[in-house]
Order: sequence, then structure tokens, then C-alpha cells
Amino acid sequence: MNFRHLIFLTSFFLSTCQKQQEPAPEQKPAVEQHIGQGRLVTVNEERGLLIIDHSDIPDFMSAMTMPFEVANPELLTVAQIGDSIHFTITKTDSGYFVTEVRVIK
Ligand SMILES: [Cu+2]
Repeated sequence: MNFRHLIFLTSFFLSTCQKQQEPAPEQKPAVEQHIGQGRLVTVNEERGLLIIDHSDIPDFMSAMTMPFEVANPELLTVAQIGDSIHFTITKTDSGYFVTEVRVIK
């Protein structure tokens, strides 16, 4: 390998690294989200809460029964009490909200 080859290879690797680090222009800042699985225990329509008996959510919280605030009231009617569900928790400036509910068939 001569000097010219070395320069070529070095600039090649540098440009490869820079490409990987550069975020795509349309890429938005990362949003913190968690996917939970559990059983719908109760719905509190007045306060916009789903009370969910959820299993362990990796890197977020251990298994427990707790209320979750929903991002919009429509999410209160997706599942029936007793249904097994998948739900998405999204972190916002005003806290954590359930932003998606899916019934597991
Ligand atoms: Cu919890």
C-alpha cells in the first residue's frame, strides 16, 4: 500500500463515519415511547384515565396496576374492561400519556 492509497482509504472511512452520524433531514428528535402489555381493569371517563394491570415494561417500570392518562378521549373506548391490550406510552412536556391502545385478539 502506498501513500496515495492510504489517503484514499482514510478519507473513505471518514466520510463513511460522518454519513452514519449525520441525521437524515426529515428525522425528528427522538420521542420517548414505551410499549406496555396488560389488562384493562377500569376506565375513568371523567378524568380521562385507563386503569391497567400491566406487566413489566422494560427500561420503564415493573409490573403493577395503575392509572394512565390518555392523550385523547377516544382512547378510552378502544378496549372493553377485561380486554388484554397493547398500549403505547409517550412522554410529552406535560407528562406521560397513553397515545395508542390495541386490543390483543
Ligand atoms: Cu406502572
